[in-house]
Amino acid sequence: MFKKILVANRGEIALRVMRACREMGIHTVAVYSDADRKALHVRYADEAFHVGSAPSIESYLRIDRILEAAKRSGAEAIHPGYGFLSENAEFAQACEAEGLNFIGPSARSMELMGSKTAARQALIGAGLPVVPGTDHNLESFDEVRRVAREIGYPLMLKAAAGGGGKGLRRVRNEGELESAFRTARSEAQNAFKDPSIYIEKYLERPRHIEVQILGDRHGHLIHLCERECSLQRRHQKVVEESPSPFLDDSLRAQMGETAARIGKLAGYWNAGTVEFLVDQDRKFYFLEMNTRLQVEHPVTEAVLGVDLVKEQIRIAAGEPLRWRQEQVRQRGHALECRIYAEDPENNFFPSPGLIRGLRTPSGPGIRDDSGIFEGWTVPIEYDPLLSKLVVWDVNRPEALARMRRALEEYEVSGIKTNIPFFLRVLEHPDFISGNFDTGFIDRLLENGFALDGASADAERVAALAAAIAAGRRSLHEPVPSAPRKESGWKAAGRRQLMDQKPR
Ligand code: MV4
Repeated sequence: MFKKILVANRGEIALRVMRACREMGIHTVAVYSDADRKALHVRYADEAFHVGSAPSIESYLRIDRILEAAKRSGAEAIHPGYGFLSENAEFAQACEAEGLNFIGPSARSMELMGSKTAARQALIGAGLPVVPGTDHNLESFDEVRRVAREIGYPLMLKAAAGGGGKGLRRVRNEGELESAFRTARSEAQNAFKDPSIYIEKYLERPRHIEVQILGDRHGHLIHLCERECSLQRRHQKVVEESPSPFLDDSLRAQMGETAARIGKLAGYWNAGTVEFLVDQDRKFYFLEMNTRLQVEHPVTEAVLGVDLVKEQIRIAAGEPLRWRQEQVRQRGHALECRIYAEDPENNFFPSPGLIRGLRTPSGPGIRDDSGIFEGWTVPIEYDPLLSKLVVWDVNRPEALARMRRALEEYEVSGIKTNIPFFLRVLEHPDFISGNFDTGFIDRLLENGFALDGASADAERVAALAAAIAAGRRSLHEPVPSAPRKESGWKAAGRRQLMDQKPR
């Protein structure tokens, strides 16, 4: 086993990886930028190397400086976390060239899955389900128009080098096609230095469900069931859960088997994720594969009782998988809320800055993966993720109640967070019943769900007025509950004071 690992990342994920290392008796090396001199991951590590100024292009993305830090520290392996260099095949290759173990898949698997058209070709060749569309890049507009007629409208133009929400264009009819094609090409060129575009049939209101896979370096690969990730805002995941309320055992088994076949096809080792879109007819299609540990991995850890980071490290060190497929079974229900420094009353505008007060939830079934502390200034240069709040309970309704309780216990002052937004989403009947798709959050917000303080007050007044106007019949019925503004802590404290008053 490795004696020392360098973690080429920051924030909560750097801590997450270092915690696994510490439990395994592995020394840890941090890297940090100017903005992170006082960061928790730097304090937590056994040693730390400064790698540049605040912009990530000058620090966390500097392959040369990170390799230099690794060599100077004597680390044997590098964990890339997610984001930054985690899906950079050149970095994986550079590590191996320097005799450093890259805790991730082979550069070859990364390259195959990095090209969306190469991945689609490989899957189509193996008879695996992809969204109907082209398997090659489209060069001329004449070809695009011909192929579009074959596939039919509406359709999606996607960047071959893309992924996530970048380089996407929905086209409703042939009239929109030419300008959409030109814009998509130039966007792809700017974002990925590769203008290649391909076409997919547009799926209406799909779900986004992904399957965790885990493979070792000896050709063994299993799937670790699904995560439901349909709750997204502008292609950013907001809430994830497992099991998916949409899947039954049969569909779950089919998607799991398909994901494992895709992993094997890619000669994959390490933890990885196969993303699917599932349409309203319950048909599922490969979307893309993420060749890294994902932000939402704790959801899988909670329902499976596995430590994915430790498994990644063991796999990288050449150990065989410790699990067989038959041993994999979800137990209970897990949910994750991504807590961001952003202002839900102001279009989720980033709200970095000084954290003046912090009190995190605890108690049964709660996990808070964070990289923040009281007195820390959330830098403006990076993703403003503060924490991932993960709860587990025996079933979905109880897990939802536990998440509400945890969010109410969460107190952050000095900066704005999206916690109040989660409390409202968790009250929504369609979320509670599991009736949602990838467009759910964006549709809610278009319809004025994220009200600012003033209109939220107005809405409560209107609700009260309506209850009163509804007449005598409802006087003794509960008035529609207003969203709770203050935390449960404060309300409880106040009640106590009042109880102590002499009567
Ligand atoms: C689609 C789609 C419908 N049909 N492809 C958006 C992110 C990127 N990874 C793929 N995305 C989509 N691709 C076809 N053929 C709808 C989306 C999509 C989406 C997918 C997953 C999660 C959230 C989404 C929100 C809007 C659109």
